[in-house]
Amino acid sequence: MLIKRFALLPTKSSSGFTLLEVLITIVVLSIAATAIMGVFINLGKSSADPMIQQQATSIAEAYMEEILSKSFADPVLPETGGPEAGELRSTYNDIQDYDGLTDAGARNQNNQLIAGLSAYTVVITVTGRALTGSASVPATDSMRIDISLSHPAISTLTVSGFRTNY
Ligand SMILES: [Ca+2]
Ligand SMILES: [Ca+2]
Repeated sequence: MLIKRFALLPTKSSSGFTLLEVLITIVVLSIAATAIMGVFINLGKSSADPMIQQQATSIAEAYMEEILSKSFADPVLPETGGPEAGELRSTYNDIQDYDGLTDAGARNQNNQLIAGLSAYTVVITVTGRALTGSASVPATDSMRIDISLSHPAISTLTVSGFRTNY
């Protein structure tokens, strides 16, 4: 009679989860959740970079637009290959004036710091570069403009342009 009663009891394998199994499951799930959260945190960090990259490109393009709007050589004084005597950033009037310009923080054409862009460093070089090909242009009549943008969150970005003495 006793043996028969034992036989009616459910076997251990079909009794659901033990406390130990539940604890192990919780530990495994929390480790997995921590790993997934880590991925999301890293995604959040790296998603800021494209924004800074785009901002750096826009700043470089704005500087390039300003430079390309100027004369090839000084329209008033003999060209010195850099800024002529008494010229300031706000009075630059030829592309060669910009050679060697370094701005700590992006600035506008009046040399005023632009709010929110102080972490960028802008370095500009303007150098004679001959163009070769079917219609070659000597280095004295062709300038290469390189604008390098750096920011602590991105690697240095350089935008280059050419201007000929037309
Ligand atoms: Ca000038
Ligand atoms: Ca000049």
